[in-house]
Amino acid sequence: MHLRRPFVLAASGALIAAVCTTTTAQAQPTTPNAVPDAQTLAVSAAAGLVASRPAALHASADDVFLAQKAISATNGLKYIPYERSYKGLAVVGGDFVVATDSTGQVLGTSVAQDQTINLATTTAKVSKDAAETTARQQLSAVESISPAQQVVYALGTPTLAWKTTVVGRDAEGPSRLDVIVDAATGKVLRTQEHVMNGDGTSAYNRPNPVHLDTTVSGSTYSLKDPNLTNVSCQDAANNTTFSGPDDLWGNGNATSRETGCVDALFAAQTEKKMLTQWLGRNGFDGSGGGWPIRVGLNDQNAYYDGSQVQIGKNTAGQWISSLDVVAHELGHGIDDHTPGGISGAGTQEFVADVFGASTEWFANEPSGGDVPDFLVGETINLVGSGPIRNMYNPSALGDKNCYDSSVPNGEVHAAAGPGNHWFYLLAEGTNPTNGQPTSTTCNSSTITGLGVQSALKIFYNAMLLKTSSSSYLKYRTWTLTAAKNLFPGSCTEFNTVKAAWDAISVPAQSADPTCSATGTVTVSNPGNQSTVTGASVNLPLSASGGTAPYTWSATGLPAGLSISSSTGTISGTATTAGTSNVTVTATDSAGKPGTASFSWTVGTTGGCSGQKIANGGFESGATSWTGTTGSIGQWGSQGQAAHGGTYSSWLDGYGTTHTESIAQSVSIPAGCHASLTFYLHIDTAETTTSTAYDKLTVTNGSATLGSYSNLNKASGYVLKTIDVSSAAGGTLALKFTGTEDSSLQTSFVIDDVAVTLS
Ligand SMILES: [Ca+2]
Ligand SMILES: [Ca+2]
Ligand SMILES: [Ca+2]
Ligand SMILES: [Zn+2]
Repeated sequence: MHLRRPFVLAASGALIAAVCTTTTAQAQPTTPNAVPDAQTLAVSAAAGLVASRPAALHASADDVFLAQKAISATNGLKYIPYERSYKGLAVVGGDFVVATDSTGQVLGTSVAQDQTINLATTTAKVSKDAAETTARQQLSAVESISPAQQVVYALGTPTLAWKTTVVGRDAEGPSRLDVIVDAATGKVLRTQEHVMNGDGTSAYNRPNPVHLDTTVSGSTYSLKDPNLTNVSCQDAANNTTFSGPDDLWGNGNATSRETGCVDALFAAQTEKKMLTQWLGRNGFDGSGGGWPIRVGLNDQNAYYDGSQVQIGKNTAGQWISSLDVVAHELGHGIDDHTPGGISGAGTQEFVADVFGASTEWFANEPSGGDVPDFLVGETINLVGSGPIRNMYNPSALGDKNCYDSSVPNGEVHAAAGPGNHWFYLLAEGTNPTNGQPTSTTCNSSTITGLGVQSALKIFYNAMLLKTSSSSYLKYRTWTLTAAKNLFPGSCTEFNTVKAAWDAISVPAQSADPTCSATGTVTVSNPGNQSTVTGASVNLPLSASGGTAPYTWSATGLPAGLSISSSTGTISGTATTAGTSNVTVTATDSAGKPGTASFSWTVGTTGGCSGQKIANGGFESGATSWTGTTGSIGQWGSQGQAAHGGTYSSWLDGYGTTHTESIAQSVSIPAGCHASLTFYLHIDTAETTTSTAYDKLTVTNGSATLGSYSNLNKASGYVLKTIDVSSAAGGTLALKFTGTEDSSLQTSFVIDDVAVTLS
């Protein structure tokens, strides 16, 4: 089955919400931008570092390190988590992470432990039974307890301890609690809750019907994700996945469990797409999987407990599976399955809220649906008073806007206030221009936000540096480090992260990195220009690297032309014939310049000859191209040979919703004939012979020059020729845009692009 059109059923005069579903076999998406052997490089670089036992690890002679599965993120970053043992005993708080860049160079380490272990004895004074008795006393009702294991507890002064897990209930509901007991004194050193309680809303998603990926077996359909291991939506009464004879689900009424599951699975699949597209993460657990979601908890609550998500109801009996509630609970699962486990010291709920809000922004639903915001559970009617948390002004709902030393020991949901406020300032700033509310700071500073996507990327990469010693103070250091790792050569993101922490009163830490814009400013070269005497000119230039904003200047411009110092656009009317050598300079906010030089001919004919595209065969990599320049590379080893040379641009090929583009602008003198030629190869996993699901468009500004799709698949390259003479007397803003739908890959491979004048 490969359905894409929505089904809408009308019954009893009322419109009943149904769902549009895609039922697929396991797709095998290709990854055109993966760097060969990057994983191997990263793992061996980390192993080399660890083997050298640097001081940062606080390694004793009796420590043994065990690498865990490496985690890939965007921008070529890799994170290799490690666990530690001491004389054969597991070390709680012995964990650390090694981060590496796209070339396999070690960027740094993140280490939980701050003292070297040196125990006088590994013989416990407190018995195993006594430790288990103490652990049981931490819950009001105990269902089971795991046998206590001897460990070293190394958060603080390393201590011999017993570790066990008790399952049962406490005052807040279900509990699965790790308890660590001092093996010398019998005191509780630390507890760690694994059941994450949340709250929710009963909002519907729009537009209806919503699209779900489901599974079919024989003639029975089920609400089981076909691409994510272990993710389904079930009735909590019997833990049975909803199934039926057709692929239509729910009735639009939130008191129906099946409808609750429609919204829950939709939320999970939306969040999963965000993890893939924004963060490069493979599923909720990082290994392509997640947990069953069970609708029907008889409580005004929702929770994640390490093996499932349970969804309860509001006082009107509506199941509370809204985007932000479900994404929050699954956010706890992501936290649980990143290095260091569930975040501590008052940060766990803020971590989950970040995923809840970001998922709403990724979904970006229209009005009438769950319109993106920075409120948590805004349509909940639990007590009839709207949202349960406010990220731009936490104090509006009774939580703290600013961090202080009492926050880590406060109630976990209230403790989310300062962190939520930090995320809002990082994403939106103090005075957003997109209609979001203003936000005050605790130090009267003003901040320009980076946008939700960059903010989440920074936060998630900080989570990949997380250790078991997590706290607000540690997150400050980790997010600053993540901003540097993600945006090398730029301090804009780093400075915004820092300003946002300062703005909520999380103090500077001695471990905080510093940023100086060591990266160079690069001006993308527009190529040699030709203009007819008396013609008007509009040539926008762009720069990257360093610290924005840039200040622009130019030397050698033809008479009548000038450059805007703020935007970098050259404009005016070329009045005098001749050839000039132009150098444009962009200077970043730290005073670092970048330049580009080209010639500019002004004349009566403009010269109707020659080829205008720079690096049209991509053999100089991304030079002269803008857009998804990661699509440009040597893809021969991945089955995509170039047409000429070894480089080409490979757009799409993921089998998930994806848009990639490359662009280059050239000026075409007035009166010239101009011909665009390029070689195009298309392969696809789509089998349809009638529907264009995945498309490549070739455009000049808003004008479409050519359009291709999965229907044009062919084994080799095909030469395409398009007359672009209509651009004469101005700029040809050439752009190739590949757009994929949610399943079945289509690859558009482009090479040897030329614009020839005659
Ligand atoms: Ca919300
Ligand atoms: Ca080539
Ligand atoms: Ca497709
Ligand atoms: Zn929570």
